[in-house]
Amino acid sequence: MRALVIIDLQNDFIPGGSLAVPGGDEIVPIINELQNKFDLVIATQDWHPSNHSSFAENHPGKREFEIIKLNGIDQKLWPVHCVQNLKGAEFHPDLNSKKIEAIFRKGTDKNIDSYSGFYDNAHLKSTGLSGYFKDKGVTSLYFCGLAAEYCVYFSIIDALKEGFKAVLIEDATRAISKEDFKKAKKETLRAGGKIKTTSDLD
Ligand code: VGL
Ligand code: ZN
Repeated sequence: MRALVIIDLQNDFIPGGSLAVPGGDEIVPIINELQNKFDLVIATQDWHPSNHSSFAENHPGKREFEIIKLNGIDQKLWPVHCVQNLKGAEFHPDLNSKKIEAIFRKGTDKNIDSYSGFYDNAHLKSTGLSGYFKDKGVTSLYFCGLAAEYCVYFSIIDALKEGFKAVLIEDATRAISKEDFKKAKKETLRAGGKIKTTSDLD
């Protein structure tokens, strides 16, 4: 059985939001259409407390997009985004959420960032997403959403590590950096993932 995973389709990642991904709005109608091809659809939501350690403003003297060491691992510092219960953390208003059976939230621990929908960046804490799919007999996961080279990419890598087949739906994602997305696609293929477009899917 297969499932569609919609990653972080939230206002702050859409043009006009605080961490806008270029063209992020263009994928909303594509993802709405895509959902009709799946019996199971779930979504993830980046869901940070306002004192989250991935926010540059919580590190006086540091700049946005600078990389620091946080508890021993590299952390890129982001503009404040997806703060719990604020507008920026809500799904894009045009996203059809009727078929979304479950929402997995991540990034809730102030001390560690969480790009993947499965684990935090240090792989210390699971969101339960892997067990959820295994319990339902899901074997193949199809990924779309934002941002292509961060949360979508790291979710795919974790999905493969957890033993799922993983497919990136390339026309249903957008990247912050085209260069970094190129690298992420190469890595995705190297790790055993596949890359398709919506028109390849039946
Ligand atoms: C994301 C940066 C910070 C994402 C989340 O959803 O790709 N990127 N937090
Ligand atoms: Zn975040």
